[in-house]
Amino acid sequence: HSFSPPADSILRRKDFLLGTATASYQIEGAIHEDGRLPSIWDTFSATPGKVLNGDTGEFACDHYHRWQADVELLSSLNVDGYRLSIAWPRVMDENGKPNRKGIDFYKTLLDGLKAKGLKTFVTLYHWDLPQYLEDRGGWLNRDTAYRFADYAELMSRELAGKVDAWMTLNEPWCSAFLGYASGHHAPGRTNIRYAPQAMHHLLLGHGLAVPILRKNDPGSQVGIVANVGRGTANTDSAADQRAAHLFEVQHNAWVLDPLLKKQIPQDLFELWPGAEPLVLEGDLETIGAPLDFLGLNYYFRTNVKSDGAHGFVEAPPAGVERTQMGWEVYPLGLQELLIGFHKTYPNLPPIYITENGMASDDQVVDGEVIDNQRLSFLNRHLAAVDTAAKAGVDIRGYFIWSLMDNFEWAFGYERRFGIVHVDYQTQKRTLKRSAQLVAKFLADRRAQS
Ligand code: GBH
Repeated sequence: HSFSPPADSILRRKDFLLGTATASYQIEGAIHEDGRLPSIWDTFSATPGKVLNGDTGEFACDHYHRWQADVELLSSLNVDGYRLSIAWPRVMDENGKPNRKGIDFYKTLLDGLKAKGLKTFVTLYHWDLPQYLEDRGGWLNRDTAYRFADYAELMSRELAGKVDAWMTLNEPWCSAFLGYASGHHAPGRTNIRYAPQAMHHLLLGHGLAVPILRKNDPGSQVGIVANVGRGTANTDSAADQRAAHLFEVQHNAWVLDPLLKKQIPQDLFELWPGAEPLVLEGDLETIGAPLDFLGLNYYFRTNVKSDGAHGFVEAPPAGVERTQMGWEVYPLGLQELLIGFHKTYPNLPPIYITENGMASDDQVVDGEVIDNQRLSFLNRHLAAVDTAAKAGVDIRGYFIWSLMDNFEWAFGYERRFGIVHVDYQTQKRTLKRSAQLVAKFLADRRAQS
């Protein structure tokens, strides 16, 4: 196993950004320090039965205290960029008052990254909503969109010049659907009618934030991150084809159509009859603000069949390669989605793959972690990116999820997505073989004239 993209691969170009990604709640820990207020994930993970093994983000990777060493670690990997997120409850209280200590943490961190020559990609909202906002209705309350805009205003004023690319939201699909309909994520609410309302307010918050970020930090790029899923049909039957289409409407078009077409896909209401997104006049214009880039997170495909009515059910294929999450390894899906979006959305902005990667439970043996499945996974998905680029899709970079093993939401610490292994007892970081080979590739790429 190696990490060696073909000679003509887009990856060999120095201007193709290769980076790693993390998120605040998944790595920081220090949830009671320096005035950080509770988030919905503190509440959710403290609720018995919500997170595997009762894990919480209380300590996580202790990145809040170890950020300097982690910046050194990133630098040793020779990556071009790093995607991180800001914890909203660290930087702003319920009256909109800034928390200096929280803001200073991100200022020094970003300065540290810039000092190493890293491009900084900063997500404002990677799911850790302040609990005080959930107590007022969370994303079901339209006011939360305006509070998000205030937060974007504060951050872009304070951090202007330190951020290469802003991302408003990470995966609004997950916030809306897993948070408010299935309840698998915080705040754990379970009514399908909530999902379109939460989504609308999330996207409205995004749309309000875009011009603010541009005005306050004119040197940066402004975008958003959507998770995308490939839905394939179990058979050629019209009903199964329709089911696969509806899967992709629910996962992709639900987010991308408002952003890129200023429309809510009407097929959604076939799945959720009577759903009301609570759209006011002008909202779709706000949401459809032009983007400098679009971040896409891709993990796997879902094979589906008709449920016999107006929906889809999963039809998991047998005998396929899967990861520690049970997710099918399906690089073709990434290629197909990228090429498909390029056709569907004539105004598709430049793309960054802001997350892709896999969980595996490889352990440290004699100081080494041999994660060959991950290397193979990365190679194949990067080949899919390369194919899409050659088919005309404007793709600027790719971030491996994740820099290091971390709090994998409802799955706690048992699922390990890092290219760096974390021993949670000692907080020792060990480069897995994938990290070593990526670092080597990037060092060679840099050395080339
Ligand atoms: C990303 O989300 C997150 O951004 C990141 O924080 C996380 O650690 C990482 O991926 C790994 O999980 O319709 O029920 O089959 C996860 C993306 C998108 C994966 C939706 C599951 C299908 C849910 N998720 N997807 S379902």
